[in-house]
Amino acid sequence: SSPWEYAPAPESRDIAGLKPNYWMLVDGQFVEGTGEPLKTVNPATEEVLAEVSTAGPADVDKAVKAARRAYERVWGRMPGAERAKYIFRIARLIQERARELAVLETLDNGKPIRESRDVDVPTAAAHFFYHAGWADKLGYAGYGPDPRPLGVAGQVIPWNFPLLMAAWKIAPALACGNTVVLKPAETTPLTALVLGEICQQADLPPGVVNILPGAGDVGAELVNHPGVNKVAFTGSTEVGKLIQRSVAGTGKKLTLELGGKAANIVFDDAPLDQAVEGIVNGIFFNQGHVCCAGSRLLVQESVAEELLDKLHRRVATLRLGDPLDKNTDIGAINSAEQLAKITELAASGEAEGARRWSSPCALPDKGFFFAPTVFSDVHQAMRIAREEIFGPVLSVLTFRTPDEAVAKANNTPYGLSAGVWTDKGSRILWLAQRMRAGVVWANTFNRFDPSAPFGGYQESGFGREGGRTGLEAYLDV
Ligand code: TXE
Repeated sequence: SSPWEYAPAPESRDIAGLKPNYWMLVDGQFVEGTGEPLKTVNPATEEVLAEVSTAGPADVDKAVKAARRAYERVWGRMPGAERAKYIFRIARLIQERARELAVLETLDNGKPIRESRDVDVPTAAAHFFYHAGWADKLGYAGYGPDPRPLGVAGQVIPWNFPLLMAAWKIAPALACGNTVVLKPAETTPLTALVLGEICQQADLPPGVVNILPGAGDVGAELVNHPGVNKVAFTGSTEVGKLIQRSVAGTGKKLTLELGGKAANIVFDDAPLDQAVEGIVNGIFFNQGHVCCAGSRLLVQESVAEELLDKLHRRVATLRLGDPLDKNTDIGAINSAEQLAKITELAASGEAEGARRWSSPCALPDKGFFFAPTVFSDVHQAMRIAREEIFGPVLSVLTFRTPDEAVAKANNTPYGLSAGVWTDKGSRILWLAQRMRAGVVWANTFNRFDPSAPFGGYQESGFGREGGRTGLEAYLDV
């Protein structure tokens, strides 16, 4: 098959409300930052989408001070039932602007429109709805009759779910009475800025939510600002460790949601066709740019050959290409850097002796794309079995006994998620108890609900987001 070229339909820019320039949100106003502007690129075409103003140190200081004022004068004192009205309004506005947000997310991130339309945007709205419901019920959350907000939350998020991660961070903070300064990732700042616009539209008092685009230096400036009481970070384990060191001894409350290397375990009694769908969803959803991706398939030896054969045939049917096409399954890799990282790790798999199979799909000649890839004959010591690839690459290992499956699944410094496929309910419970992972999915994968706490063990970080437990991160008891 030959490479093909594509350019997104011009109307997609109109639907996304794309503007040539975006400014940052500070104290209720969109203003130009003092940092060097950045250009955000459509990873499917490598075209510049917009120029985005970034924050300098003085802007971070202004935003934190605005958040402090808003906290002390308005938001931290407002009755929960009043805060809830604003948060409900934000949720409804996300629904009203769903189409615009979905197209903008797909342009800026490269993920298939089907996913931004059916997962990212509705789940973001659901997070605001869910947390609006908590705002006047914190006395019933199990943290005492009168839990207090912490103050100003400094939040740094990654590029894989730009709008959804902003929602995960902002919604619980606001519900608990905190104010926010949020830094989106440098490659995907646009939907967070539209969320800022939505906050304005919802008449949120100035300074309650501030959005500061920029690179890691802006993130570092923010988390280290003495006016910040709470730091919430989602991103690489490397940067998470840096942040943990830099806030040590400051008294700031910290939650970290970092990398993962999840095991997806298939037993010989599992319905194999259903398991194949779950494996595909587990690793190829969002091009594998998912911290809880099922990137290690552990399959029971007696069905390994049959499962692998079914898997290859299914993966070969995945449609890679134009992220704006509703039929696309695999969109673009978010950046040239991430593509280089995936390419390098996949090459290491071959060099270390694993058997590589890649989908024969055609790759566009422009943009950052990587064919869905499955490595078999993988050994636990190989880099592709140990390191987070954060791309559409699956490593397949085998096991004989349930004990061996658990030992292999837990043989990782991470511990964010895991999956198990079996017909035996007792085995699911047995396994879930032995797994070092914040979530264990049974006969499904990548299911998210705002009422279910999400977070990791070990080097996947600590603290939970979502659910009643997630509120703890934003409250003093
Ligand atoms: O992450 P970074 P990158 C993993 C994944 C990926 C790798 C690198 O394996 O391949 O990390 O991705 C901000 N102080 N994950 O480089 O650098 C940065 O600007 C404060 C897993 O994109 O951690 C961005 O907003 N902030 C992951 C955010 O941190 C800093 C999601 C994440 O970027 C900073 C993303 C600093 N010193 C990557 N340096 C997941 N768990 O979902 C950077 N940032």
